[in-house]
Amino acid sequence: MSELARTDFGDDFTWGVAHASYQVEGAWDADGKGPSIWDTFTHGKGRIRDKSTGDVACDFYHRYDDDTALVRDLGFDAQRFSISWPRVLPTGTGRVNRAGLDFYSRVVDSCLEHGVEPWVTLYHWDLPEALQQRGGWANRDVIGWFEEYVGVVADALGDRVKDWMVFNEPCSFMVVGHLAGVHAPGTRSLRRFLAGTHHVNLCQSAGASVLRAKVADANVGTTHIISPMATKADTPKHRRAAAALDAFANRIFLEPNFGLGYPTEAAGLLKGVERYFKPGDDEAIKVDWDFLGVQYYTRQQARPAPIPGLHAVPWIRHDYRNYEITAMGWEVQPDGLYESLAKVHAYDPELTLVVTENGAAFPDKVEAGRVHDPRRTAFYQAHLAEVRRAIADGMPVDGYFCWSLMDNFEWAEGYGPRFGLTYVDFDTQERIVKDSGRWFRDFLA
Ligand code: GCO
Repeated sequence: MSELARTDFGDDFTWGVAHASYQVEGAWDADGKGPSIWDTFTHGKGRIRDKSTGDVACDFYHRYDDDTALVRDLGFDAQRFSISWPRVLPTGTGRVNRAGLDFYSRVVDSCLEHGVEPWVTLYHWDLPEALQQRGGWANRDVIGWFEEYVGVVADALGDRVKDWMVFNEPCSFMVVGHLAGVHAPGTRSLRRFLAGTHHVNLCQSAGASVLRAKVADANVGTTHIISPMATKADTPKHRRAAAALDAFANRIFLEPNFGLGYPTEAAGLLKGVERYFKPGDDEAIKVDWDFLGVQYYTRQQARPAPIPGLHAVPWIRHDYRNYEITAMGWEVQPDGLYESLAKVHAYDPELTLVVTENGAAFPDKVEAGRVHDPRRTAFYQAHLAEVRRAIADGMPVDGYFCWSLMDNFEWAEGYGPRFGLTYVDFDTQERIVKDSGRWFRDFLA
């Protein structure tokens, strides 16, 4: 691999870092915020590996200005963060919590003061608990609830925020949260999974329309985790398993919005989604994205399984092959990022792509005030080389966001796996820039 230079990626390329409300903010019940399904889930028993919660997390709620200064100090152009729906609408609809909305307004102002572009995700998994009580994503009324929420946020921030992502990784909260029950809301229900998936896909277009109606010059996208599927053996049975898994994990979340319908032919279980279709949905579900966010961590290995799809879950270990393994148990396979970009590119060669997440957890230690994480630096270099290759091959990739600015609450894994370019001491909230963060600072300078 020839040495990487920032200029290889072009002048208009956006370099950013990403994080999400529940994973960093803390202040779980401050200033009128309502509970989210993640508050309920972490406060319940036995769900999180280290029994932790996001009650305090990185305390971004109080430290956002210093953290945003750090984004600039590391040389990044953009900070991707998400809005907590119940901070803005404590019971999901109806009464707006001004204090919650003002918090996000301050974060946006802080970004602009530090010369950092705010990239906003509207939904990164923290549904208001009050809406879960009313059926959550499985209730078709969620489309109206979501439109109301998006409207409130767009009215408050749309004068300053231009870059929007409607969802973060529907596959993760649908497959892992609703089908496997490993994430909030912790249900194991094919019915909720299928109904919820269709409603989320409709909310993609409903949310995009609200943004376009309210925000002048909005750059509207969404994000998907893309998992290329490897097979254990090259037999028809294994190839069918890979095709079914691809349908479950990738295609059902991408294709309806492109106007291609659901890939029911690849996985019979998906046929159940048709029950939730209403006349007009075929048209209503289409979205003309300004960009699509591709998030990549590793390939999955498909095996013939009773419920195809369950092996799509990164939290379920696969059979290890001859690859380096991260602290999440995920294999390091940089060329899978190229493959993921190419997969989305094939749907629409004109569509702008942004890598909205990529990164890795490794066991980090503080030694004499420094964190030496050469494996993370090598991980980023190898993946960036794949982005460069995609651009050289003509794919319109316009940006790259590291997951994450700092170590944070890694969902069901708690605070064990550290994904940050910055180390967080969760007792003192001290931030220490890791060597990988220093590498980015030099690279971006
Ligand atoms: C996701 C989420 C992040 C995770 C990250 C590491 O991609 O799953 O957007 O919230 O923390 O991916 O697992």
